[in-house]
Amino acid sequence: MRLSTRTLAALTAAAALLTLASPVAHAAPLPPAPTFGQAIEDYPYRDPAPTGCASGAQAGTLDWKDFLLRHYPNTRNLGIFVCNTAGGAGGHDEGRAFDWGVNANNPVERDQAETVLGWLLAPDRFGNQHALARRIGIRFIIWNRRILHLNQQDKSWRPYSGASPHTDHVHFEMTWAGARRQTSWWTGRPSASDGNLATAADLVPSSSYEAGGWTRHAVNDGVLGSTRTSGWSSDGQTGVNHAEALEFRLPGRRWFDAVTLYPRDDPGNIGQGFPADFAIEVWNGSAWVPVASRTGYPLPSAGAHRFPFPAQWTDRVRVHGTSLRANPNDGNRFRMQFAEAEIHTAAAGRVSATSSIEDWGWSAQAVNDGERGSTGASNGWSSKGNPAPEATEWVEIALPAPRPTGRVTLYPRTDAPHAGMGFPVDFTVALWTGQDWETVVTRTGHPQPGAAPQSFTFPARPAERIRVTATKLRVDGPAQPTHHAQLAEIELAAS
Ligand SMILES: [Ca+2]
Ligand SMILES: [Ca+2]
Repeated sequence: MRLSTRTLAALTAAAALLTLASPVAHAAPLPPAPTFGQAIEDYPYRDPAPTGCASGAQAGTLDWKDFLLRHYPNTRNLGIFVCNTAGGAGGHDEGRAFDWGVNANNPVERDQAETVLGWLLAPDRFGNQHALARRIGIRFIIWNRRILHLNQQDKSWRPYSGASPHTDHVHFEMTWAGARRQTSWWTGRPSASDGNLATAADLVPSSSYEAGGWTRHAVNDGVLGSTRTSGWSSDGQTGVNHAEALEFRLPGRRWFDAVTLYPRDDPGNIGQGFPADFAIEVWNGSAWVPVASRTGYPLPSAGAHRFPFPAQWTDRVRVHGTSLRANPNDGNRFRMQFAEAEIHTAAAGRVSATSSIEDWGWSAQAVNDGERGSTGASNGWSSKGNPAPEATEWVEIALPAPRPTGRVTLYPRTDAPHAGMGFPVDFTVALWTGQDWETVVTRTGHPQPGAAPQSFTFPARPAERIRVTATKLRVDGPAQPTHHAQLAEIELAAS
C-alpha cells in the first residue's frame, strides 16, 4: 500500500506518542544492558549545573557516544565538546553532553532514537523508574521539540522551544558521576549517596603512573579493590624514599570529618604502596593543615581503613605521604598507591520528611549535606507549600550511629532576599534515644531569624534520630500567601 507523505507523517507522529507513553515494540533492536540488582542511583537533583569549560570530552560521554554508534552504525556523532560560554555554560562546554545524530523525519532513525529513549526511561524488574538513565547518569534529554529532566521533580516530556528543535539529533546531557564513569552502568555499584564526595572530585596528584592499568581515575571510580580496576600510583623511585601527595578538589566547600583509604588487594601485593608515614590534610585557604596523621603505619590488610578527624570546612583534601614503602615485587621502588579513597562529609544521615520539594536545588537530603547556607545547587529542605500557617511538617535525620547530642543548630535559608524565610514559627525538636522520642526544644512565636543560625542547648544524651516538627509555618510573603517549612541545614553537637 502506498501512503501519502502526510498520512505517513501522521502515523509516525501517532506511533511516537504511543511509544513514549507506553512500552510498544519497535523495529530497531534494543541495545544490550548488563544485569543489575535492586540498588540504584538516586535522581541527580544535586548534580551541579555547568559553570564553564572543561579541557575536553569526558570519558563517560565518549563511552556513551561509542556505545550508541556501535549499536546503530547508521547514526552520527554530532559532537560532545565545544567551549563557547557566550550564552551561558552548558553541558557541551564541560564535555558532558553528546549530540546523537538521528533524524526525526527518517522513520528508521526516529524508531532507533525512540527505542533508545524508551529503553533508558523504562522501569527495571524491581520497579525502579527511569532505571538505565539513572544508572548511566543522565541529567536531561532533548529530542524532537521536547525535553525530559531527570534532575527535576516533573520527569515527563515537556515542550521544548529552544532555538534548535532537535529534530536532527538527541541531546544527552550527563551528570558528573556519569561523565566520569562513576555510575553503576560502569562500576556495577550505585554511585555514592552515603556522604562520600570523592567520586565527584577532581584529582591532583604529585605524580601519577599512567600505564599498565594504573590511572588516577581509578582511585575514585567506586571500585574498592585493585583487581578489577587498579587504582592510583605515584611514580616510583628505586631505593629513594620521598614524599607524594594525592589531592581531591571537591565540588564545593562542605564539612568533612573522615577519609577512608583502600589499599591494593591484588594477590601478592596486598597493602603495598600504602604509606608508612602520612597525614590527611585540608586546605584552609592559605595553607595545608594536617587533621589526622600516622607514623610507622604497618602494612595494611585489604579493605577499608578509615581516618576520622574533627569536622573541617573545606573543598580541598589531600593524603600526604612523607615516608613510603618499598615494594620488593616492584624492584624495591618507593611508591604511594591506593585502590580507592573516599572523602566523607560530616553529615551522613538519611533524611525523611512529611513532604519535600525535590527541584531547583531543594531536596530533603540537602538539609544534612554539610552545606550550611543556601546555594543554587543545595538550598536545603523545603516542605510543600501550605495554604494556611496551621500545618504540620517535619524533617527527620537518621544517623549512622548514636551520637551524644546536647546542641542542635538550625540553619535558615540564606539566599537573598529570602534569608530566614520558611523558618518555622512554632516548632519542636525531638531526639529518638532508642526507645522514645524526647522533646528537647519547644518554641512558639520564634522571630524571623534572617540568615543567623539558631542554636539550642539541652542536657546531652545519645541520639539515633532527630526530628524537627513545625506546627505553625511562616508566610512566604504578602505577594505569595503560601507557607513552607524550610531549613538549609541541621547540625548536632555534643555541647
Ligand atoms: Ca578504585
Ligand atoms: Ca544543607
